[in-house]
Amino acid sequence: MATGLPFIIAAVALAATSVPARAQRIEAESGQLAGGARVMTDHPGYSGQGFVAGFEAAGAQVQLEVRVPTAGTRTMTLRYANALNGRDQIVAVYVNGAKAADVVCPVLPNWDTWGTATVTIALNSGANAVAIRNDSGDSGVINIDYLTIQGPPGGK
Ligand SMILES: [Ca+2]
Repeated sequence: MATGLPFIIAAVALAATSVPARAQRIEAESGQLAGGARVMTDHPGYSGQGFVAGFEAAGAQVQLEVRVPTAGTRTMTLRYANALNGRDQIVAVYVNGAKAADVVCPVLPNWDTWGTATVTIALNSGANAVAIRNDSGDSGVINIDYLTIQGPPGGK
């Protein structure tokens, strides 16, 4: 009886062909908007159907559903534009209703230039509500094109 051998070969083949975990992209304009945030298309270079602007007021936010198959910390990258008064802007990240991080979005040459800012957040297995918000005290005035979340999407 050599029934164990095919199983071992199959396991080795699976390990050899596994690829690095991909990232999921979530367009900001697909999210729930509040506090004056709105979808705009007046600057080129965005992905999808546009980007979210209108973060001038404290409380302005976009909330997105992020699904992951397993709980844990993930790298989240924010694609943004910021050309306001030559200053870096800071926005807050909320995960499932609790503040998770501040994200610094360095100033860029103009509003047609897109940059990325990265933060690490902890996510639950399944659906998570991730909000980018101009909190009271934040500078926060950016345009947001999309988020990427490290690793495969999924979860129920
Ligand atoms: Ca977009």
